[in-house]
Amino acid sequence: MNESREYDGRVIKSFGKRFIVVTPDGTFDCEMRGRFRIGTGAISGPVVVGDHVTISVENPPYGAIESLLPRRNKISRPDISRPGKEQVIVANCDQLVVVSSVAQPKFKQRAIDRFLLSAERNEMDGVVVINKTDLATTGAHLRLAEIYQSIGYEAVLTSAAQGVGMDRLREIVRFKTSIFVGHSGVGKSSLLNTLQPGLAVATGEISDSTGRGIHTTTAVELHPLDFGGFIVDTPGQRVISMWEASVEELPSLFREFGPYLGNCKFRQCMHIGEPGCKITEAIQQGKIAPERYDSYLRIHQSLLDEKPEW
Ligand SMILES: Nc1nc2c(ncn2[C@@H]2O[C@H](COP(=O)(O)OP(=O)(O)O)[C@@H](O)[C@H]2O)c(=O)[nH]1
Ligand SMILES: [Mg+2]
Ligand SMILES: [Zn+2]
Repeated sequence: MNESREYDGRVIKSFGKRFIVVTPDGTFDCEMRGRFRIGTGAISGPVVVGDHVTISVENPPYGAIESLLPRRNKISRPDISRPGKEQVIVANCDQLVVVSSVAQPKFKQRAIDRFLLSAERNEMDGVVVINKTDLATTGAHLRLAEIYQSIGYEAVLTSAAQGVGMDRLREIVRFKTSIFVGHSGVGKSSLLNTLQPGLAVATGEISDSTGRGIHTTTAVELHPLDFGGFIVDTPGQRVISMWEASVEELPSLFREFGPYLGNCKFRQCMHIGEPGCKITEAIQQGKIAPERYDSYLRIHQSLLDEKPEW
């Protein structure tokens, strides 16, 4: 009889009923034990990419998923084939790395803020990367970085072209599971390839000239980093862009509004200029950046118009 060994691992890829699991002792091709498919209720597919699992291995490289560890968070979308149910796309993502550029294309702060709302909503940390600092002619990007740092987001200035800020970025993604997002042309592929040669190709990033990527399916994959950590494949960008925040929850997604919420004169204050608004007061006192409030107002309006502008 073969001896069975147990490993802790992470699901990095799935094909139907098969799961590729990486462990400190190698990569295994695993099936689920039958009991996991029983009584799974509202979720379709109890094990998803990103899950931490324990596996047993009798005949390497084949194994079986024995248990599923609790998920810290998940990114899901409505399940097309089962109305009203959610489909979990990927679990346990630590951070959303929002890439923008100083010029070509010039940064659009509202785009950064929208991506950060997705991070907040999916319980991920937001990281702001401002790339192409070699093209800077003013100090506007420095002010931008300061704004995000003051709110509590990690913000890093990079030049993929000149190798500036790459050590810092490497530290930020190391041992974490990160999703890179940002508009086409800002330098995502360049940054990924600088972090690890070939990474942009592996994630399908290279053909992202349309901003849509080559993927026709929404299969998500985790790409291991040689120095520790994972990069989530780019379909995540479209998945997470489908956030549907309500006007009511919008204020709570702006981190720096937190301390002031609930104290406005009107209980139903939307913070759009009502008298006695504590958010307005905080802006006047220099405690909330007017640039962020401007984003708030515009996003608030676009939600009312039901025209999220991506
Ligand atoms: N000047 C400058 N150009 C850059 C930098 N990073 C990327 N680029 C260039 O910007 C263009 C778009 O980069 P790419 O990585 O394909 O962007 P992506 O669409 O976000 O993946 C390419 O021509 C890159 O060579 C940078 O730090 N400085
Ligand atoms: Mg690209
Ligand atoms: Zn208010």
